[in-house]
Amino acid sequence: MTDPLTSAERTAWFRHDHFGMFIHYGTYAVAGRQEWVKYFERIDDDTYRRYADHFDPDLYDARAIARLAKEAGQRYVVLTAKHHEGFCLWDTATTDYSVASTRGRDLVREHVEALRAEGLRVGLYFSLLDWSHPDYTIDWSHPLGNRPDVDELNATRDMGRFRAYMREQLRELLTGYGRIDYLFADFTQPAVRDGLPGKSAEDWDAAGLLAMCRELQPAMIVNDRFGLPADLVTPEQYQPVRPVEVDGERVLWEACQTVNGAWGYDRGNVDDKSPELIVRMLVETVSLGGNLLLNVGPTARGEVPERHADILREVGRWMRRHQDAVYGAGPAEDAEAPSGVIYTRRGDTLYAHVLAWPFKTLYLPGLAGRAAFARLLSDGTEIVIDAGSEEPEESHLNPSAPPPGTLTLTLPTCRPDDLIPVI
Ligand code: H79
Repeated sequence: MTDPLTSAERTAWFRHDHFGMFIHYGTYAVAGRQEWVKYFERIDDDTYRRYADHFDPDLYDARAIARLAKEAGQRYVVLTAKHHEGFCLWDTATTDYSVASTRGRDLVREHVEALRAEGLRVGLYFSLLDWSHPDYTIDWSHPLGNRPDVDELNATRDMGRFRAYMREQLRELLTGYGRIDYLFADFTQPAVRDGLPGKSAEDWDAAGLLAMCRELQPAMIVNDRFGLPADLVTPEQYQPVRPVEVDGERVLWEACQTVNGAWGYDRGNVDDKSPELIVRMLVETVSLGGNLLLNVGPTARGEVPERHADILREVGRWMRRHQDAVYGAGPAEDAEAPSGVIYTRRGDTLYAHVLAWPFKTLYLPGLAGRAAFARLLSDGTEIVIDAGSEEPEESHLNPSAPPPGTLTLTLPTCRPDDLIPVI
C-alpha cells in the first residue's frame, strides 16, 4: 500500500494553473433571477417545482463550454452538480428531483467527458445545504426560515436521514465518473442569524464525508467549506489583499468571482466586469499566490450568455500572449512593485504588469543591476534598460532622479494594445 498523497502533491496542478471556470447551472436559471431566488422570494416547494418541470437544457453543450473555458485560458472547470435548491444534474438513484428523471440527461457525465476531451481538470461543486429535502432542518439560510411555525416544521425533520442521503449522493459522484480533480463543497456557517441557527461541521458529519473523499478520490483536492481544514480556502466575491493565512499559517486559496455579481443566470443584470478588470483580478491573485475561479451562469436552455462568452474570449486573447506570467507563476517575494505595477514571478523571470502606462520611463525600485534583459511580453521586443540607472544623477534636466538602486526602463510612448501590458 502506498502512502496517501500529501496536500502539496494533490494541489500541484492547481498551484500551477491559477485560473478556472465555475458554472452555476440549475432550475433557478428558469427563473432567471439568480440561484438564491427560492430564499429571496420565499417560494414554496410546489411553486418552485415548476422550474424543474420547465428546465430543459436543450442548448447545454458541455463540449462548447469546455472549449470556451480553454479559449479563455481556464484550466479547470467546476460545475454545480447540486446547488442549494437540491436539484441534481446527474443520474442519481437517491431522488427523482434530477435532470435524469425529467429529461433523461446526465449533465455531470457530459461535463466530465467534455473536460477530459479538451484536456482540462474536472471540478464538481456540491451544496451541503439542500432546500428540497424533507429531513433538512430549517435554518437561517432556508427559504422557510421566516415561517412562524419553524419549530413545528422541524419536529418531523431528521438530519440523521439527511446525512445518509447526502453521503450517498457524494458517493455516487465520487465513484461513477472516474477521476474528479476538485470538489467544491458549499457551505458551513454555524453562526445564528435572524434568530435561527446555521449548521456546523457536525451537522454534515464533515469528518466522515472528508474521509470518504480521501478514500474514494485520493488525488482530489477539497475546499474547507465542509467546516474542516482541507486543501484550500475559497474566499467568495472578495479579492484578498495579502497572502491568505489561517491561524498564522499561509494557506492555499482561490477567489471565486462572478462576472456580474450573480452566480446563477440573472437575466436583467448587466453590471459586468470588463475583460481588463478580470485580467487585473487574475494577475493580482497570482501575485498573492492564489487562484481565480470565474463564474458563468448559463441561461435556462444552457448557453453561456453571449455577453459573458465575449468577455471570456477577450480575456483569452490576453492569456494567449501572457500565459507565461500566469501558469507556473507566483508571487515575487523579493521585489516590491511600485504603485500601478503588479509583479508575478516564474523561475528567474520577473513579470511587471503595468496597469497605467507611464510617459517614457518606468522606474522599478530596487531592481537596478538585477535584470539582464527586458522585453514586452506580448510581442517580445526589447524594452531598453537605462545603462545609467544604477546610479542616477540629478541634473537640471532631471532634477528628481529616482533613488539609487532603481531600474529605469525606457518605454515606447504608445501604450501597447493589450488589456494589461506586461514587461
Ligand atoms: O454558490 C454560490 C452562492 O450561491 C453560494 N456560494 C457561491 C459559490 C453562497 N452565496 N452566499 N452564500 C453562499 C453565503 C450566504 C450569504 C448570505 Fe445572504 C448573505 C446570507 C445572508 C447574507 C444572500 C443574501 C443570501 C441570503 C441573503
